[in-house]
Amino acid sequence: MSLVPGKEILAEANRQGYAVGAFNFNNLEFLQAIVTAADHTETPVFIATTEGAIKYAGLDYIVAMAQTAARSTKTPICLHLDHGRNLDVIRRCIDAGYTSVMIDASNLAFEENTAKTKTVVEIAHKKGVSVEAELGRLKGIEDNISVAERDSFLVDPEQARRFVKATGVDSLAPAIGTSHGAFKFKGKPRLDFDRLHQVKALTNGLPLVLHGASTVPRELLDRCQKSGVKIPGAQGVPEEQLIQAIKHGINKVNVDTDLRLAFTAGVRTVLNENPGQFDPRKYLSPGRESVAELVKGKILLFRQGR
Ligand code: PH4
Ligand code: ZN
Repeated sequence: MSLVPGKEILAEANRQGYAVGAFNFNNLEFLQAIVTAADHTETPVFIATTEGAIKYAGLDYIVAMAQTAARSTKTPICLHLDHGRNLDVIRRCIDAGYTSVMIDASNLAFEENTAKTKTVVEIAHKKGVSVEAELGRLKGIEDNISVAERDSFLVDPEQARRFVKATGVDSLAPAIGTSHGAFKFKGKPRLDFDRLHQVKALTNGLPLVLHGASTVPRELLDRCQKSGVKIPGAQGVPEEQLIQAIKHGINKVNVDTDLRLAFTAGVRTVLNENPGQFDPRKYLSPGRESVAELVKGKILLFRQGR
């Protein structure tokens, strides 16, 4: 199959009340693992690259690999630019064959975010490319935080309504208390589901996206620790809270950190057990298998629906 627009995958997920996974890749092994998992579970998936991934792997390599991967399966695959900030990079991705782009202007004032997002929508929609945008900042909700502090970085549902109407975006990532990486919460994990519920209602049921959704599962941390990875205090979003978020209208769940952990555990374990091994195929394969297993589990979890 050819790469499909993100909008098509999200419309179906939204209609049926489930979420699809968006998994980041920077190299061939992660891409193969993600597409294998999508193919085995026969579930559509977003394969996501950030500007950092493009810098690392090269835009032409990414697009060629993604198109080859999509052709290898009947399952719909969307090639997505994650956290696009630079208009020039966004334009290059659209011209090169991406089928979805995120414009992340969430660091700008509301009016500037709206204007920049609108520009991207105009450019992308002309080529049939879907657009995701973000409101609020990705930051964990600390214990004992005041309402004013919480309001200062989480999405404002009324602004979300105005933003969606003014920009014509195809999906929105509202900040509800998650953050990127392996250290998401200092205290108890907490997401603002009321706010999420209001955003879904005020945006007429627009597909919503949850960033920073790695769960940093205990068994994965144990495997990492056993292989020598040192990340004390790592904590992700609990699975039950992800399910809650999907019930409240999330249709795309972004995961990167868990894949990194799974890959690293796979590679380190085989290298530790075989100090004489220096054939990359021998130590990258366990990393790739480890990511494929993890992604399969995520896809099935997100698919459960509300
Ligand atoms: N992302 C992934 C961002 C990766 O610059 P970079 O390539 O390191 O950025 O958008 C997520 O939302 C992933 O969330 P997670 O950290 O909880 O997996
Ligand atoms: Zn993100």
